[in-house]
Amino acid sequence: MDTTLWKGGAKDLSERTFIMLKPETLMRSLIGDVISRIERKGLNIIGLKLVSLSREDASKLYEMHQGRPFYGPLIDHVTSGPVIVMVVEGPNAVVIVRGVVGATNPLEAQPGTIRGDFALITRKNIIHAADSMENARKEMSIFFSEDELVEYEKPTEKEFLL
Ligand code: FUP
Repeated sequence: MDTTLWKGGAKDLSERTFIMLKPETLMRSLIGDVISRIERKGLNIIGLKLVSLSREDASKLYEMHQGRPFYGPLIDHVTSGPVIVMVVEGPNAVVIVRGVVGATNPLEAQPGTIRGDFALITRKNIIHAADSMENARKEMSIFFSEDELVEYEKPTEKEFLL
């Protein structure tokens, strides 16, 4: 049997992206639901921490938005309580995670996406996910060193997912 047809061809299993669950996710007891969406998609979580985000790290994370009207309130919000930072790995991880997350504005986020299902307003839209491989690398390095990331392969991965 030509398994490449349903496997979708060779894929890079090692693409990584950076995710942060914002304070409202923990405060609303949604951490499990949100992480579950990432797991169920088939991505591997290779780094995970619960942290209090410092203003310094928040300003590095949202550097590209400095000067925008929403920047100050955004920094105040993401530093207002604990966040969960994660690195996840899998084929096309950056684009795949952005799809699972949904549009920035919950008014535009489709049902079935994390923001479409759990968020009402843009500032409190549950989750941050890197929008490019370059930003993913930059953002994960704010919170993780390489030796904190744990590579592994799930036994079923090759057989049932790819
Ligand atoms: P995203 O990559 O989808 O998180 O979206 P952006 O990088 O455009 O925005 C980063 C964060 O800024 C959003 F998650 C929420 C906040 N934001 C606002 O509060 N108001 C806006 O008009 C746009 C973004």
